[in-house]
Amino acid sequence: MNGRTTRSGKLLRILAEFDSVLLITHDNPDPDAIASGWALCCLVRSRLGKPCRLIGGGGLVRAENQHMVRLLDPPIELVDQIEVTDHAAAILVDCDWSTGNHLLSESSLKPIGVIDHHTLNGHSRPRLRFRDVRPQVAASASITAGYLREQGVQPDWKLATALLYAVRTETRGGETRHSRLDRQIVAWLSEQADPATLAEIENAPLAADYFADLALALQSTFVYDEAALCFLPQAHGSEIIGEVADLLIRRIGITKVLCAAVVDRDLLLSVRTERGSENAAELARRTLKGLGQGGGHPHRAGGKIPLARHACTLDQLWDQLRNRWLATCHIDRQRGTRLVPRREIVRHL
Ligand SMILES: [Mn+2]
Repeated sequence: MNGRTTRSGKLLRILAEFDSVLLITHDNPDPDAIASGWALCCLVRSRLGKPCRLIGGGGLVRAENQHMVRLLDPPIELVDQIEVTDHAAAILVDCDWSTGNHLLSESSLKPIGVIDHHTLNGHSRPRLRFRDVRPQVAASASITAGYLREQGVQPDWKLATALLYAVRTETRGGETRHSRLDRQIVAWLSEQADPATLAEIENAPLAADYFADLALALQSTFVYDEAALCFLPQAHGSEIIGEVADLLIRRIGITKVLCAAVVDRDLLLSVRTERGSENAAELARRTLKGLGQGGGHPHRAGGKIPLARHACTLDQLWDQLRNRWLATCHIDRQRGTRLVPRREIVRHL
């Protein structure tokens, strides 16, 4: 099982040539990025005995992610930039080089490998010594847990719980499909993982600000036929964008959602599509063409518009985004209806 024919065997053979390993996740690492990097650290340390660091830019944005880190203590380090170390192998985890949402985009260091499960619509795929990108797999965690299984390395309960939580977070909204590998890995990890800790993470304590963001988001959502559009005039944290999008796609009759908010100097957005509906990553890319970058999965995608690059006002940018979103969704209607008109809620009481 651990011979040269497996992907994990090939990865270990390449990494053996280096003094140390540097794993880089996408910015604002999510559970999948954290758990996948942790599994790779565990693999490198146990099979090669080499030093390994797991780093990412930005912060931990969701309450659940912060709670996960508090309870499981993964070896993730949040840094502003990479210090280039001699003869270290850099591997991107849960993101690809050309997507630009990671520390290497601002660094002279080149990765030798990529381990990911995102689709790369419209982005180039540079040739690297190691490339394991499987968009059909629900989570990078399934790919990296698969390496541990191939190599006969047993994760401890904390790592197994983190990996299992990662698969759960990647299978939300319309993105509920599990590949054969995902199913096998979920069964394998369940023997080691702690269900009580998993439940505790999923019920993480939420700050009062979160509810303010949520209430404002629901009141700021408009429906145009099958498409919903939510522009949050303000947000305490960026997590609300994806969470509201995950919630809105569950509304009966809505098949496409775009949710956006200004956070710091960027306009961040999330796109969701219902299962069997259009490709979310493609809708994000078409809506953002020339304005910013977007990508992700068939039913869950995201994007970013750096505001500094645009001379227009926020209102103008928002108008442009709305027009593009409606055109991309082939919707002629120009006026939306509120998701929750206050008058109607009160009337039904
Ligand atoms: Mn992922």
